[in-house]
Amino acid sequence: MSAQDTIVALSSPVGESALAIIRLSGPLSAELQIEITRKKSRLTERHATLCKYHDIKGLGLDSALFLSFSEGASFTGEAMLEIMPHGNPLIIHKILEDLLSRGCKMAEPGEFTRRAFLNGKMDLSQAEAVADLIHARSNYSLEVARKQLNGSIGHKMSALTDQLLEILSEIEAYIDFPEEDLPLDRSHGPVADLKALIEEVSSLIETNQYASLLHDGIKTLIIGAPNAGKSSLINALVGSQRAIVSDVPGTTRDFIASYIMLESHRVEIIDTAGLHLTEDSIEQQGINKTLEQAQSADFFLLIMDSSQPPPVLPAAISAILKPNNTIVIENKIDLAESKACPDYLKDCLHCPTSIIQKQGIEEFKKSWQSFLDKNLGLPNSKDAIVLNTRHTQSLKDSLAALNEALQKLDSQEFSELVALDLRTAIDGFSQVVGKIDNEAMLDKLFQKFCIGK
Ligand SMILES: Nc1nc2c(ncn2[C@@H]2O[C@H](COP(=O)(O)OP(=O)(O)OP(=O)(O)O)[C@@H](O)[C@H]2O)c(=O)[nH]1
Ligand SMILES: [Mg+2]
Repeated sequence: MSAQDTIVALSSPVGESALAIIRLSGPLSAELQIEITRKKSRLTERHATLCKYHDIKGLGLDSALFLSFSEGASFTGEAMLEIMPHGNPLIIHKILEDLLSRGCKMAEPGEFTRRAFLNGKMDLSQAEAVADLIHARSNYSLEVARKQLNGSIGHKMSALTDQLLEILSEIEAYIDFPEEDLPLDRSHGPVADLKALIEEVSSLIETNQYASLLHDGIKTLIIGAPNAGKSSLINALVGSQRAIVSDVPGTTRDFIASYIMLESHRVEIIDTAGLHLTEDSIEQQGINKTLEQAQSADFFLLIMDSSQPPPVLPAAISAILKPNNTIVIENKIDLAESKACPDYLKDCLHCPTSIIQKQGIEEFKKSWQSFLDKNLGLPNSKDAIVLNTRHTQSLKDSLAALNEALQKLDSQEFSELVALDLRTAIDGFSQVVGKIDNEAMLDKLFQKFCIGK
């Protein structure tokens, strides 16, 4: 597709709404606004103007607000037009058909943002942040996406590049004038700076571990013996009858997932089949699924029936439960005081509840929030950078090159090869923000976007 094409798309959700937004980007946006509105000249830029939309045959389709942006001063960097008609799908369809008949093309997913990137309006990490911002489901991920859209990753990469260029110039000076001593054993100088840089890059790479928590939510498994109240708990947390509750042990056979917001975190809670020894093959399959889910869970809510002896859990589960990943919920305190729990659970946070009598649930949610804040280890959202897999891959390439360089310097090998390693590392930094020559890679990246963005 040529950059001279004018693309068009509905940027608001499909369906009925008070107003809709249709966006155009490309040279036709400038000409068409005069033809469509029948005004004598172009609309005042960045100024909402109410006009009638005339189709190619001169028929008035709707009254709409028009917003015009000139080339160089728009989201994509091209001339753009935003049309806000009434949100009737029929009107929207007619307007889109009309714009296509006037020479516009339907936009691909993410094509507006792709053009913004290709026209230098934003770096690639900012373009990715646009999608993250739209898909963010928790305050924390929203904050991180906002920072990224404002260029937090780009700024970090330029700072790293500047530091590395400084190190590179000192090392190159030494290569050119080897009679000058390089302060190898001192706490400052290029080698010490390189070590500090390696640490910084390594800790940036580590932030990738939070990426799935941000995008997919914190995966939390509700486990326990049959009849302990696991399904009652998920229903109480979600606020609806998400799972079947009954006094027949073994009611839940398959896992049931729901999402809830716990302060700034998005938590995926999963109800599971009760864990115990059973001859019933269907129930056993459910238990096997719980064991499978446990392998990828971030946290566990172990629910115990206070009127029953503590459950004996399969070794594969009890081995994973730790005070920093498990909360023990002592349920049914309306029936009995909680029985002593196994030693390995003693140091976990314990929360007494009677779900049936709605007791202790709010207290449990509060303790759960502080427990997550303490144990998630998420960086403070104010200055958080969380790298995605693509950024991480590029930084890993940089890190490998930096370690190569350090190894050479450690073994007193000062040559052009060291400089070459450092330049490879700089390449990795620039790939994070967009030095990507590969079209297929860009296609893949922007396919994740919505149409109209
Ligand atoms: N007395 C009392 N009963 C409760 C409480 N919480 C749940 N129950 C009852 O315990 C029974 C089992 O509850 P469920 O939520 O189905 O238990 P479960 O752990 O999902 O059970 P399975 O799916 O069979 O493993 C139901 O009859 C609930 O009404 C409670 O706090 N006190
Ligand atoms: Mg159940």
